[in-house]
Amino acid sequence: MNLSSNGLPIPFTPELFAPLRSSADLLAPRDPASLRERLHADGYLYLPGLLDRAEVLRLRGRYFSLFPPDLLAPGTDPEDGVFSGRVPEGVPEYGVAGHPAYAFVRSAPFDRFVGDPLLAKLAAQLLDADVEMLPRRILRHFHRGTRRASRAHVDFDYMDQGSPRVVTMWIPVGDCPPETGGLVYLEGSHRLSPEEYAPLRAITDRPGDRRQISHDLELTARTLGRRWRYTDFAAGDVMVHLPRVIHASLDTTTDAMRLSVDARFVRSDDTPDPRWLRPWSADDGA
Ligand SMILES: O=C(O)CCC(=O)C(=O)O
Repeated sequence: MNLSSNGLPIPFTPELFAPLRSSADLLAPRDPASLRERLHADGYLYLPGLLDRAEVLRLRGRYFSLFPPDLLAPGTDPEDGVFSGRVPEGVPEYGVAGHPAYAFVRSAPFDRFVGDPLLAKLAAQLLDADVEMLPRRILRHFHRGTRRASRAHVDFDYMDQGSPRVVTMWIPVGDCPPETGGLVYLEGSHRLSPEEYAPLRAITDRPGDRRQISHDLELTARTLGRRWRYTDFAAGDVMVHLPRVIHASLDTTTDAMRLSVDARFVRSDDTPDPRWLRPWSADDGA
């Protein structure tokens, strides 16, 4: 595989990459104590096939149907989300008012999808309490050619004005192998203290933003002596992760576009970060 993140190549070698551990075995029958134990041991839970694949693909189709048709390769179905190679003229900047992603995260079909009681039940089992989903739910859409991806970071650096008892659910809305821009997790990194990775923040392609750890995934892995855990995500899979695990995403280099949702849950009796109490917009600064 030829992989890169934010335009920087990262060799796909056993030194730098290893597969994610699946926790499908803990789902049937559901074993909340073992799921919690696994989440805290690994920093993440990879739950293949948790959601109905057809429903996930329907959501994908609904989103891509909101664009002028020339976003999609001729003769392809919106559910496939195949990029034509051209962003139609007149589409506002990504995720701001007027862009389809902005309206989509405020729509009833999106609400129904993320409001699936199955997700809230899982979050309640993992946090061992009644839970609330934070209203700031992010839709991420990447297509080939942009060389843009999520830099290595921990979620807590973006939500440190509230309780640290948070679980994030990352849901690929469509198949998402590494080359389509899959998420990768630095193994065991939820156990690192922030001081251990602080030096990496000095080498950055975004000097104005101190929250990210690094855009350089190879340097991050080598400096911290840990591999990136990856998988071939399919529509229906769900990832859950802790707020202190280092993760990032790879560049989208396939014709299939990358679409995903991330949603976060906190305990109902905890104080959430106030920046996460409004629907997401790409220019909300949070
Ligand atoms: O989807 C991405 O690229 C990043 C998602 C993420 O960082 C998260 O879900 O916490």
